[in-house]
Amino acid sequence: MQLSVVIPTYNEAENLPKLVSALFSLPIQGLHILVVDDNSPDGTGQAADALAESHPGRLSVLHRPRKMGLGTAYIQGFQKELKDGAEAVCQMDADFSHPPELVLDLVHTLQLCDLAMGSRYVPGGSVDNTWPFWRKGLSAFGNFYARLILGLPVRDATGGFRVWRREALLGMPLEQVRSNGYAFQVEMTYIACKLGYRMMEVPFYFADRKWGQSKMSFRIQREAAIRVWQLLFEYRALNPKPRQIDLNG
Ligand SMILES: Nc1nc2c(ncn2[C@@H]2O[C@H](COP(=O)(O)OP(=O)(O)OP(=O)(O)O)[C@@H](O)[C@H]2O)c(=O)[nH]1
Ligand SMILES: [Mg+2]
Repeated sequence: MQLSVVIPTYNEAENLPKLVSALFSLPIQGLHILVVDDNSPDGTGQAADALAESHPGRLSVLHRPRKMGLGTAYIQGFQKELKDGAEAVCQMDADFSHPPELVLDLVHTLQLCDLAMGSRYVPGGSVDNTWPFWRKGLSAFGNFYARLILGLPVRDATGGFRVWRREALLGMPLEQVRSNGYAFQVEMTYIACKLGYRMMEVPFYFADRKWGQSKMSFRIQREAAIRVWQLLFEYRALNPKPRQIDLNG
């Protein structure tokens, strides 16, 4: 299975080269990496270009002019990799919160489902034990809230470590997805659920970022909380009929 890993980056110059070498040392033949960098002030874009040179044909970089958000970075990255023929597409953070070796388990799990999800909230999974009480509470509550309102059948709807089947991504109305921050993961999960996709969760330990500044805030969480209600309305008519997207259009 031709696997592409899409990694959005904003100020990840310390993390990216280490993550890339960890991914390329996995026993996955033909693994391709796409870095989507938003003109990071710390030079992540140049670091990514250097990696593309040292791994010709195996790593490419999508440069965007400014910080445009996680959601559009993933959508553009997914569309590019699908166009280039990826059979499975992995999404993951650059900051080692998502353990690279779990990609193997996710790919194996994908044989049984359409979307394999890294999960902090199934038995065996957890979040960083140095997180302060309020951040643990917010994360757990955010998941409970989204699951309750949208009726999601998964425990971790806000996680960003996932592997999609090509056909599953092709069946998503990607051009319609508008959430750009934390709600992006919830929106994708909700659409997948409405389309009747089979989703499976694989437990993992979410470690805090090793390098760089955390961007988590109450404001970001509040935006996501409002967005959940919009999603409920926006996708009310979506049903499990497969649809085709013309990628050349
Ligand atoms: N291209 C792009 N990548 C982004 C943007 N915002 C975040 N990212 C990347 O998306 C991934 C997840 O973002 P994080 O900042 O780690 O989010 P988080 O884990 O919830 O929060 P902290 O790690 O505590 O800051 C990382 O690889 C970031 O570099 C953005 O606007 N554009
Ligand atoms: Mg992070």
